[in-house]
Amino acid sequence: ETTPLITSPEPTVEGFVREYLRELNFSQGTILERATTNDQYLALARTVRHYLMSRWMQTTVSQYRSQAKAVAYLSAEYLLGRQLDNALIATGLEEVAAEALASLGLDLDELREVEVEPGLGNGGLGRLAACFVDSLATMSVPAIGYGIRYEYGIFRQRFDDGRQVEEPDNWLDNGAPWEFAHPEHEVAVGFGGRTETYTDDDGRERTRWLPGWQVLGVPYNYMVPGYRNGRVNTLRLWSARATHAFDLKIFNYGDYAEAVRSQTFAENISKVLYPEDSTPQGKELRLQQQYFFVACSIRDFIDQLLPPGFDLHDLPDRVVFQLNDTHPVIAVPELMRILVDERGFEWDDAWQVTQRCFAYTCHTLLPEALEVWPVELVGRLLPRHLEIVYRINDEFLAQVRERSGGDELLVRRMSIIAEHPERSVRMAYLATVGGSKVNGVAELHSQLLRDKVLADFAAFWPEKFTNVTNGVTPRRFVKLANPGLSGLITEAIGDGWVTDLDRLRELEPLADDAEFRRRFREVKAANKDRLVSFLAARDGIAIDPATMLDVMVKRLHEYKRQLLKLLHVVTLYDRITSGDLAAADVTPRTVVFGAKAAPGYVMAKEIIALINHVGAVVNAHPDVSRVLRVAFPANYNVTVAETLVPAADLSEQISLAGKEASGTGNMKFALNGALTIGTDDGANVEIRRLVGDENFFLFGLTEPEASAVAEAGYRPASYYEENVSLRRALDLIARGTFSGGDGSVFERVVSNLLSEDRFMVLADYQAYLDAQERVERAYADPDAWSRSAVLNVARSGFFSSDRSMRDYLDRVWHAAPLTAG
Ligand code: 26Y
Repeated sequence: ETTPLITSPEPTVEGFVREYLRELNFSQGTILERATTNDQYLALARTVRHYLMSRWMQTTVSQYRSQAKAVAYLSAEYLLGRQLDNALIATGLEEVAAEALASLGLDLDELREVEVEPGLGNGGLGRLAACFVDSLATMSVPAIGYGIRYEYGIFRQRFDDGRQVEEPDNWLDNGAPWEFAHPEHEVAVGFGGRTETYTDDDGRERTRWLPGWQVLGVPYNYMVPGYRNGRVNTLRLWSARATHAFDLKIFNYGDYAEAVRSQTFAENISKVLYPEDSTPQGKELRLQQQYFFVACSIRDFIDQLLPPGFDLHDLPDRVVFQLNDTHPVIAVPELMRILVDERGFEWDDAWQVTQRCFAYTCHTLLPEALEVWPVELVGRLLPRHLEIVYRINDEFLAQVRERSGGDELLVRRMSIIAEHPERSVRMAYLATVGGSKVNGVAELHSQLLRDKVLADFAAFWPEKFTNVTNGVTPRRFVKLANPGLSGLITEAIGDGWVTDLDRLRELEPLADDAEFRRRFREVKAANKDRLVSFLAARDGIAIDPATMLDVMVKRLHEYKRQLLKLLHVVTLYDRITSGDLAAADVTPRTVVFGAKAAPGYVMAKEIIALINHVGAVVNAHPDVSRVLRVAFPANYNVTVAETLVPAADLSEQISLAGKEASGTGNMKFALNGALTIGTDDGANVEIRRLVGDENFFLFGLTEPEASAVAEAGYRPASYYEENVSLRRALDLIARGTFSGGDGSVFERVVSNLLSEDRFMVLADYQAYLDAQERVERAYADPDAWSRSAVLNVARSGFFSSDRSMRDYLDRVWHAAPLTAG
């Protein structure tokens, strides 16, 4: 039995006002007349929070009682975006809140702007996790997200002379109204030390781990509201604290100040999100973060979410731990350790349970992005886990040997332990061996995983491999980000689409309705106006809403090929300034870039500087700037995306085929009625198939073609030699046109393109220019363009993350959503 729940405040204007003033007085300790904007925001956040509270408690209690099989999503990143807007959407309180605040002389829109978004992720993978927990709650799936409460999220980006400068993201500084700390549920996590064998009371040989030091994990809970379905799931993020024992031991040495100082050693574990997202550096602290959150999470699930005395042999009936990339894969030996060392399981029984409890999602195709940890490091930090990994590997390789008739080459290829260049643990292999399913994140990606990256494993266990194409939440990325389009859609087909995005299909006939297209264009224009004000206020950037808005926003990576977009810009500049092209013949466009570079990724940072320098020259040129402008707002994040995506006409998805696992930005743009110019890569393949060839601008090498070119020996300089406009564009950069006449400034970028060009920018240059000409011709006919745009919206319902969740439930988790909240 539990205590009766406090009822929610009245969902009326009067009820909201009362609750708001109470919060302002009792929690903020201030009065309306003296409250700062931040006070006002915090009181508002807490007020909205109160409307979710009883549903949250209800969800938690009924989940515990029913013990229905749950999904535990393990992710080192959650790129959540602002919480207030989402909570208002989920509760349907937006109008009530706006009116209530207005009656007090306050402006809801002004207060929304106060919130600093929790940027606890790098990019696609972290945002995907946030979309997934949203969908799971909305679909009433019993689920919990586990991760790390970084004190500093993804760095804030600023430009100094066009070059990226990183600043700390102190997102917690002004108060954190959305989190609930539970120090009473702290969990101890061991590190280091040694293992020993002993004989237990039953005379069995057993092993135990004697850690050398410990830290505590303190859980912070966040509400994950379902969309108007009365369910509120939990996201539980762990924060590291020094142990009490740790304090005492050092304090007893008598050096108080030093003892306090050294506490920060343990607390460093959750201090900061690593900003690299493709080349893991074997940083010890990163492995500490990974083990820390995973150990806390498994312990928490077993101790807090299962009934006392639960028989862990039945664990696979109660939970599936989904591994978001390799970052949480140390969970596999951790569960084995708990079962074998702590619970006295036989190895084989433990292994059966473990394999059935885990499933692994891979998010990459770049070999350098696959995590490996040096055996030396794992052995020092997690000696028992290393022993367990070795045994898992021994038994697995014995199986490989047996089934392959002793193919030692195969055995070496499939070993979880790599021998070169240094002995290390291949985390993707450990995940593949340790779980029941492996999935890629788009059809092409899953196919390439089977054919290339994990080919030996796919041959060994064909049924283990599956695909789940990514998705995005229509709540945040349509309903919240694009109220204009949402209103138009709802007026036409009702509001069921918000939780059943396939219903957008019903818009298809309206693509042929001139009045609907006109209204669609009106919405797009209003979204552009909104973007204009946003960029003017935030960055002092002036853009012309009457131009085509051509947008490329994503992390900066050579494989994503921001340089290809930039070469197009430089070529337009060249053609206009040289008189080859009359400005009057150019479709006026604004090219918007948004991208952060990993702080240690030198080439990516050079590319950012080059974009900014080209932008400055283009924007300052009297003739060119009349038809072409470049805008590169600093610090692209979820909040910027919410204003930018709905305004876009053209979505740039131009990675080299076979390199982008899926992409999710591509889905957001299509759903908001932008047309895509893109390669045959990642989820672009599926977008094009669904929206139709005539509503998508395809260009470039296919994956098999790119592989064949690489195989045959790619020579980028030959494209430079043979293509005049390419040569002219590169020469302009090389001669210092965009760097005050100093050609040496961007020498690295140019010479890399000419000599190596790993991602075949030069090979795809001409095809890209040709595709851009097709774009211009299409854009010249606004009616035909908006018809295509409407069809993009109508046919993109598949890309809802609700559908992704259904696919995971069917193909991976074998769990059904609850019918009632
Ligand atoms: C190991 C560490 C360096 C690391 C940290 C973050 C490695 C990778 C990452 C993040 C990867 C990522 O964001 N991948 C993207 O995942 C998206 C969601 O599946 C895909 O849409 C996108 O194609 C892929 O690049």
